[in-house]
Amino acid sequence: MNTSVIERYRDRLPVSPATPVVSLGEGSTPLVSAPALSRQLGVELLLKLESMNPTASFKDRGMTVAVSKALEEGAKAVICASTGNTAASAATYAARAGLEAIILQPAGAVALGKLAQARAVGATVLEIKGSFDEALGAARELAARGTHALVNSLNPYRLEGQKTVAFELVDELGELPDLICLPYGGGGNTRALGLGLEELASGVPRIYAAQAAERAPTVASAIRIADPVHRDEAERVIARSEGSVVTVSDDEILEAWRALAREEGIFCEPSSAAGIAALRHVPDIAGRRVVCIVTGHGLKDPQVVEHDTEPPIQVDPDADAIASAAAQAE
Ligand code: AN7
Repeated sequence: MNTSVIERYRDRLPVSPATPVVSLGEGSTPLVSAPALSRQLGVELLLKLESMNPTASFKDRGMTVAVSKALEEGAKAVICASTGNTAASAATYAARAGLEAIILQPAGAVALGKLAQARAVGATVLEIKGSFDEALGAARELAARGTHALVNSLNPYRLEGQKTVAFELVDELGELPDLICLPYGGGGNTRALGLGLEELASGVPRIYAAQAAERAPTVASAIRIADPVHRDEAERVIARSEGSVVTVSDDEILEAWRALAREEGIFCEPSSAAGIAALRHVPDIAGRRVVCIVTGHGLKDPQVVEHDTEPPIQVDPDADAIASAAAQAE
């Protein structure tokens, strides 16, 4: 199997033989069953582990195309505003391409793992004294001056690469599922899914996009976006699919996050569990085949584990002490 999104779907992407392909083997992510949650919900639930991409989030699928095109078009630097995953992906693909990366992130609001990724690969990380939405406004303004290529999902190449997740689902299942659920931050992923489904022209599953009840202060830091830049297009895709936007509370997101980890062994970041939280609100799902897109890996956000699980128990290196501590913990 070819593990570069561009090589695998070249005929459906805006690339030519002259495009320098900047790839780290993105896409071809696992589609795994979720037997415990399937039983609980009365559905056939499959998890598309976009968390298994090179930088551990779904962003790499679009970033490989955006950075390849930036290189082809002669850019020297890329810029993005980000709640963390776009930054990690942009910084990584820029490093691979030999481009400079400027990352704008809301101060104090980015999960530890994502910031570590961007710093490790040598990006210039600027903390904006403001929200994600304000950082994005500034990035757009700077990009308009022509000095930096904007690699937020406003970049059309990002959406083109991102749409390939729909192709992969059909390649793996032989057909589309009945429902797809996913988190809804800025809406780029939902919009790109709509693009992919439109090109497949083999029907449209009901799409359920999960947004945090309180967008700005949610525990799911990846979707801490007050004003979704793709709202109109994303919500058009959802409406056409006969699905809906589902609003979920932080408690529901964390409950779904724990269930994925403890019942299925899938450790994702909180925002990635929002789709499962949404599913609990969706009508007429009995017996349906559902794909939930797990957008980012749990290692991105170790602070949530710190807050939401029991700490390790201190014990002497003694068999009896260990047996007794283990028995108490069970
Ligand atoms: C794990 O990185 O917006 O609805 O700047 O990291 O396409 O915005 C991340 C978003 C879901 C929401 N899950 O997707 C960023 C950023 C994870 C994410 C979303 C994000 P969109």
